[in-house]
Amino acid sequence: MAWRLICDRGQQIWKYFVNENSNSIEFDKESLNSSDKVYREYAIEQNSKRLNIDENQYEKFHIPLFKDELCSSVVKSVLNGIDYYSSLQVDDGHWPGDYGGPMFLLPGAIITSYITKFEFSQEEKNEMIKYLFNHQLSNGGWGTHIENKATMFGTVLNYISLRLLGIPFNNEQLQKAYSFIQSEGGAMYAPSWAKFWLCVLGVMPWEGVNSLFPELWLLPEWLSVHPSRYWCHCRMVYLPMSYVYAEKIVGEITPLIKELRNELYIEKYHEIDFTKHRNSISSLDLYTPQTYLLKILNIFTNTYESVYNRQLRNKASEFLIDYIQAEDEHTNYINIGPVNKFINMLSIWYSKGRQSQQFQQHLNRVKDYLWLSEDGMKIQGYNGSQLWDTAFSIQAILETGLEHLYTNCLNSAYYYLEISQVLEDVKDHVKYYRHISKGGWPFSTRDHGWPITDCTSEGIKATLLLHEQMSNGPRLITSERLEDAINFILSTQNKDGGWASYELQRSGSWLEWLNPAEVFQGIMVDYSYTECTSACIQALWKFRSQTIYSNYRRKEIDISIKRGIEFIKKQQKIDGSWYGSWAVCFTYGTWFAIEALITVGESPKSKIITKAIEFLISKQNSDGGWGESYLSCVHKTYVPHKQSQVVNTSWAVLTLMSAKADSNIIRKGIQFILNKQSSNGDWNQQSISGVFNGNCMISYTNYRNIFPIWALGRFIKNYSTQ
Ligand code: LAN
Repeated sequence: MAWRLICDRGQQIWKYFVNENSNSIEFDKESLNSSDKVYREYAIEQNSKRLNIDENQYEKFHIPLFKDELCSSVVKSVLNGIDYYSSLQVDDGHWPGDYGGPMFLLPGAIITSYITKFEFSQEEKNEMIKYLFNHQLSNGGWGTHIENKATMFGTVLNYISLRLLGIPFNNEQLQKAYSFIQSEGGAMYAPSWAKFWLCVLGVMPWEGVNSLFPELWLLPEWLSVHPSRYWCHCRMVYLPMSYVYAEKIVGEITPLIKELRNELYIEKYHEIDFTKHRNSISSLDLYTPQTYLLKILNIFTNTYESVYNRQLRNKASEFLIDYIQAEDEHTNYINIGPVNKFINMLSIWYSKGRQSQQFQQHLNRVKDYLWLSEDGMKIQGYNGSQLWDTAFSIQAILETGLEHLYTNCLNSAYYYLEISQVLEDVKDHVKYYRHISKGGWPFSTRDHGWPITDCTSEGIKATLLLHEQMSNGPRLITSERLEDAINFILSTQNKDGGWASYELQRSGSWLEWLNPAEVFQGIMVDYSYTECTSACIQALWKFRSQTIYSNYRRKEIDISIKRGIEFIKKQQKIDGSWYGSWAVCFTYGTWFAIEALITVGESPKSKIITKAIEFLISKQNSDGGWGESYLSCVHKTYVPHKQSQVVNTSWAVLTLMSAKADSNIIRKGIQFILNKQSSNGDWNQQSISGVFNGNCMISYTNYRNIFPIWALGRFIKNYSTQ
């Protein structure tokens, strides 16, 4: 009996097959992060694409031979690295991988399944239970993400999840979680996003949360507080949350729900004054405290909730459910992320019924979010990172100059670029506050369909590089489609010269004062980011340097690049570094910034680059590597990791090579990457490397292969003649 991953145009579905050899693998709890062994071990076993070229065949295969010992070890290592990594690629051309990390997503799926009575299979449930117990900490709690210390957000939601999955109250492990919740004062100290789920489940009355003021959506759109101006993730989460709140949806009060009411609090459930605890939150969770402005607004909206007009409320509900359905259709029921996926599903269950076609469509896309690794089954942070990983993988392999050895792999990856680019705007995009989509690339799949600025840019870069370096390869992505992608990039540049993630910045940063989610930062507005800006500049630059495109919107492109560079320069910190918003952390941000500056011809000797290089050099460890803790992201200041990390080291070395820094330092970094490689060509999974909203970490499993290969490739390219 075994689990197999079935992929179709990027969609990843884990299926359980009876009569196959078992692939259950022990999880090493100490490591916290899974190594993605379930997928990787059988992929390698069944799909090995090893070339296994040894040194005396180099000439035949047009592989350079170097006298320099390090260079020749690098060639060996990179061949081994790509041999291994290319075996993980699936037929549609993408690289699957574990995109877990957050610990507040699986509970949304389990609670929705409990209320709407859709069942996960017994095998899936077993793996979910395994996952939850594997990530329980020694004090009985769970963190907000897998490397986090215990929080009430993680603990309350995952405790409930285990109970709903059938684990009895007197289970020894659960008792520890129970004691943890009790010792922290009970579930009313969980943050608002947890309280939302408690209310839906019927283990907290709706009076326990601040009003979500559904009528807000009916206010004029020109108001800066109108939800159409929020960052799309915030907008699409508060959309169904507002609907569920407007309708005060509560699941069936079963005997188990009554038991939970007794377990989650210190006082007797019916004696608790929940209205007093709307703003209660444990100090373990507090990251972005409510502002005074928000507290005052809450008083108004909470009062309004006791006197609201039913007709107006109905109008709000109608508006919301219509918008929810539009998002469902635009994304083929995948939805923008795993949070709104399950709240949308719940809303559709309530308004259209369990038998409705819409609910069935939702059910069909639940598995897109499930991922299985040796730590168990989880809900991922997105429906995968397919396009993102593929675009990077292409660039990494091409940088080695060994593309002639990996033509099948690269052609197949190119095919994935082709089948994931978004070709049309969504229906009624203006009505539903959607930016244009045509030409953009999403992070995951075309079915998901939300285009992203930097994913589009990486898509453009990868396509152009393939067209350049694989002259006999296929040409599936036409000039017109590349021009559409450029149109998308040009249309998303902000007034400050930078690029945000999905859309134009639609409101000022003051909107953050109204951020109701105490555990996240920067969720209200889509700001300009160094990483997104750098990727867009690089794509525009690459595009305009091709002779066939050199006249296409040339003037606008030139101005756009200039403004982008100005933005990046302004983001540099006093110590010479750049903050990275989407991965850990200053090594990541600095890599993007320098890559953009060097691309447009900034001199490596300029003050700005010299300072950045000094910063990086000052952080190199004695083993030659770099290591940054995820706390860098949280505290917004460099926090070293206990151990050097291969991924951080790769970013640092890539940056140093771009900036032509001291080659001794680079060689030490490269040596570190070589030392860390396993004999099969893989690198061990180390600490978690992705992040969002300052405070939640997310796994990018393929980074441990992509970035070392990229760094080694650049080393061969730049230093082989020395
Ligand atoms: C992602 C994943 C991709 C990521 C990059 C493209 C890498 C980045 O450069 C820009 C931002 C983006 C698109 C991004 C934003 C935040 C996301 C969508 C995520 C980290 C994946 C999950 C996360 C989402 C917000 C999780 C749900 C939580 C909420 C607070 C709504």
